[in-house]
Amino acid sequence: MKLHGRKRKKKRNAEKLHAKGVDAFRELDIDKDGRVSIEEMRSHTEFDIDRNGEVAPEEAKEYLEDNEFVDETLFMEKVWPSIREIYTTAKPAEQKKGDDEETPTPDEEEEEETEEEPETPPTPSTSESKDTQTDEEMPEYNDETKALIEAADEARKNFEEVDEKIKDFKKNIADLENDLKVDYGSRNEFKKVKENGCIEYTDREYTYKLCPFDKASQRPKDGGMETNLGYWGVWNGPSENPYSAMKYDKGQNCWNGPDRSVVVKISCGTENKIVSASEPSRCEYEFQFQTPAACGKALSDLNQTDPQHDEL
Ligand code: MAN
Repeated sequence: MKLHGRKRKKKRNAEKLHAKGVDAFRELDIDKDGRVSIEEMRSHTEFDIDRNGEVAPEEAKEYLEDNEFVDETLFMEKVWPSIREIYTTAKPAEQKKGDDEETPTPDEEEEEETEEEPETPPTPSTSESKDTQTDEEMPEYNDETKALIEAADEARKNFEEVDEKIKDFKKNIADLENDLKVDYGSRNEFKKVKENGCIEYTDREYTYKLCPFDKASQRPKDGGMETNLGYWGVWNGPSENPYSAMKYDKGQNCWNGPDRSVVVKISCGTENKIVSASEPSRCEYEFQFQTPAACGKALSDLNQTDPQHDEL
């Protein structure tokens, strides 16, 4: 009888978990088009794998199992199983008991059972009949089992902590390796531009953001989704001055058009600043960017001015 009760409970828990998945899908499908897209996934910070404060499209895509978007069936099949333990609903927490409680693990969910269970049919009176009435209670494990469960929990916790640290180390190593591959200018002068972080520029319609050597994006000035305009690609200046322009490419695809891209034209200025942003051709953008990093070159050029023009 006890077994039957547990089976039923398992089934109900599975149903509850499924319903939570369906709720999560509906919540993530912000534009209600029946699909969850990369952009929609990005609104949930729990998908920020590298914990840098924002969910990169690649991170969202990883959770979408490499799809640009998933419908409900695919979501339930492939995505929900891997996010259900980290997913936090934006809705007032109906399932949560306290505000400070973490996302329940499936195990804890079993304990959350509150629903009334129909009475278990009476059994012939045996010494087990007491058990039958306490169908809903967790089984009483013996001390040895309890100790084993505790040890397993502890081991799992330790493993997760170490695993997290390994992931952080791997990420750092990958970042450093990538950094070594980047050409920061003939005197490494653009390294500082990267270190100074992202720069924004707002025009009448959009706020443009440039994260040097990483990516460029655009979002409507009055709020809304960010559009990826491209990832760091190559130096794009003429052969005599390659460091006078950068190209960011492979951004979000333009409907019936190319993948978005940006050419960043660089000139000398007292601070890192985008002074204009335009879209000369649909989904092909151009930023004018000023930076002290571009000044040294100009000065050294001046020093090497052709003697014939000295009088100028
Ligand atoms: C969005 C923006 C524009 C772009 C159009 C193309 O509105 O990214 O800059 O021209 O899409 O459809």
